[in-house]
Amino acid sequence: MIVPFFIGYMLRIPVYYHNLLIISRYYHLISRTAVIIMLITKCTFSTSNWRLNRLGILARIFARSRKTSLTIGIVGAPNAGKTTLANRISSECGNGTPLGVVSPIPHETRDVVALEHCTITDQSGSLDLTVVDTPGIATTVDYREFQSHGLSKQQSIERAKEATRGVIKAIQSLDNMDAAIVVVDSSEAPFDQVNWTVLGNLEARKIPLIIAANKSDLPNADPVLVREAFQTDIIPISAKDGTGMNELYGCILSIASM
Ligand SMILES: Nc1nc2c(ncn2[C@@H]2O[C@H](COP(=O)(O)OP(=O)(O)OP(=O)(O)O)[C@@H](O)[C@H]2O)c(=O)[nH]1
Ligand SMILES: [Mg+2]
Repeated sequence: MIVPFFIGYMLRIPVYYHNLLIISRYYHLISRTAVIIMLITKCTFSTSNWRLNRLGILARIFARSRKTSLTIGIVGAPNAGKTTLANRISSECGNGTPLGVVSPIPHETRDVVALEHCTITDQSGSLDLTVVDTPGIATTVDYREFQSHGLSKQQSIERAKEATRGVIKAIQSLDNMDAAIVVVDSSEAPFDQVNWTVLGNLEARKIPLIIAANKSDLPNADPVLVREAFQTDIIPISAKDGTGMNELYGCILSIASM
């Protein structure tokens, strides 16, 4: 871009026209880059007021570049409360259509289900969210587990097959996500191989993630242990009663600003 600009200037010929086209095409990029460089290098401005305002102006430039839409996947182990959370987001920010059935039997969700046009709003504007509920990710699926929930042997074997396919679908769906909420059941020990598998997969794909320590309403919930296990910020929530949802929405908006 610089080279034709320079040649145009040296020759003073119709390359000017070409340069004008470049400038109009890249106007936003050029002006924004110029302002950012000017602010960072202090340029010719040096009054203290200007210096004080610099950070605010930079913040506004970046705030304006927040994404207007985002696809966020809800991922985690079976029974962590992913569908409960997806349904809550739909009822609070979308058209209220449930994304799926909530059940104490693991692997209830065996397909990836998306709901478009959920809206989260703050003072900077609104974010158009596509929420994706995914099947629970497991390292093993044992049909006998379903028998203990009252399913017949044949039903259990069938469900185990579908659940295994669901795990693969859940991992494949990560490729289509801009960000993810990893739902962890904070009433159970977080040192679970599945959680590490999920986090490892997201980190390998460089997908920004939020860890939601769910079921904080339960007396044995221990979100602090979840924080210690993952050595990172987590958001305690209860998808069931809505605790912590505003913090979760704030985090999603922050990711959209990155
Ligand atoms: N107390 C409490 N129970 C919850 C909460 N969220 C979910 N549950 C319960 O946990 C169980 C599993 O919830 P689901 O939303 O179906 O979990 P899931 O992660 O979608 O499970 P799979 O689809 O099997 O992967 C259900 O009995 C829910 O009622 C919560 O915040 N608090
Ligand atoms: Mg589910």
